[in-house]
Amino acid sequence: NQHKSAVLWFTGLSGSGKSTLSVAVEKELFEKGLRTYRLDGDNVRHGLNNNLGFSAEDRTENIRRIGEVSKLMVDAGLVTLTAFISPYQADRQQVREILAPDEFIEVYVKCSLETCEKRDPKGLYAKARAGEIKGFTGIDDPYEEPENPELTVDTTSAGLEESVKQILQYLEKSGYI
Ligand code: GGZ
Repeated sequence: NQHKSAVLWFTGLSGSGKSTLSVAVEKELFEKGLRTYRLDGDNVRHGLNNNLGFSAEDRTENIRRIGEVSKLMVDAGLVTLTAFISPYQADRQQVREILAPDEFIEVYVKCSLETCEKRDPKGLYAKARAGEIKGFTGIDDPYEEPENPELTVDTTSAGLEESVKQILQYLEKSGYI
């Protein structure tokens, strides 16, 4: 199975569907025989980055480390999928720059704040609105939209299957798989 290794960098608000999408895309890639690895809050913020919080400085450091780990994984030949809010354009740009041009695929998981807030799977938006969480992305902390993402999937309107298909089509068209 010949494939180009790269990072699929999912970015978007909390509740936009980054994790769900990355799991579903990874499953498809795995079934095609590709070697993959997925990085998300569960395996990174609880381990490697357990000394980081959600200040601007800590988010930047979170993304920097994830970028460096992704680079190692790409060097090891893996299709790496990352699911972090990564709210700052400059931080995402820095990750893009440590990778080769065809190794960084920015996937903007676009979803209105209204929809994310309605989903609120962990009740975090409600807590942020109540002032129990300070500096929550989209409420009282910024999210800088990607300016030139390789892909935008709009999860307000598209279903999971449709979004997965869109990503796989991009990977095929661009010669990754
Ligand atoms: C945003 C927060 C915050 C604040 C805790 N702001 O829905 P979730 O729970 O699972 O996704 C969010 C996750 C964000 O972590 P990331 O590592 O992706 O963030 S970043 O890229 O900005 O470094 C949310 C939870 O952590 N969470 N506090 N204040 N999300």
